[in-house]
Amino acid sequence: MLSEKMQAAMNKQINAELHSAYIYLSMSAYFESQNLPGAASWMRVQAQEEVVHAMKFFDFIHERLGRVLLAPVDGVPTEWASPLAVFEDAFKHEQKISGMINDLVNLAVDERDHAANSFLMWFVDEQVEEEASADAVVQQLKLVGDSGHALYMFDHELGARQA
Ligand code: OFO
Repeated sequence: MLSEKMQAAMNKQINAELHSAYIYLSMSAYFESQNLPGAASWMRVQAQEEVVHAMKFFDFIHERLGRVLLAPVDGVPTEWASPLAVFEDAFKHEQKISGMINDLVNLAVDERDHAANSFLMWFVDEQVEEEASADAVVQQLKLVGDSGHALYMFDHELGARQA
């Protein structure tokens, strides 16, 4: 069974994952408005992944005989200065989420909750990938620079991302 403290922390993480989904969906909508369907699709896939992350916590809390308590999801930005600014924000956001996952691992270790610790290892690995994939797009967008043609081509590449 989960401790009260771990249950509260995991409920907070469900909220953070759903907030992440909301952020990425807003980024997707922004790219739609900029006529960049590939980037819009990339962000839509990302939003779907965040819902999967939230549901992993949702299921784990129930498996450990805990109680899921959903809280309101915070608002999100709707405008960015450029495609690069969007992906820079996504990278920063993933760094923040990695910090939250690390805090959960620390709590699991403090509480000697080995089941929670084992469950959280999937997220530790996932965050390495999440940060790397956002950073890869940031670096590629820096290479694209102000070239409309290069951005058009790169957007096509981003659209190839599968869930
Ligand atoms: Fe983007 O990894 Fe969950 O939040």
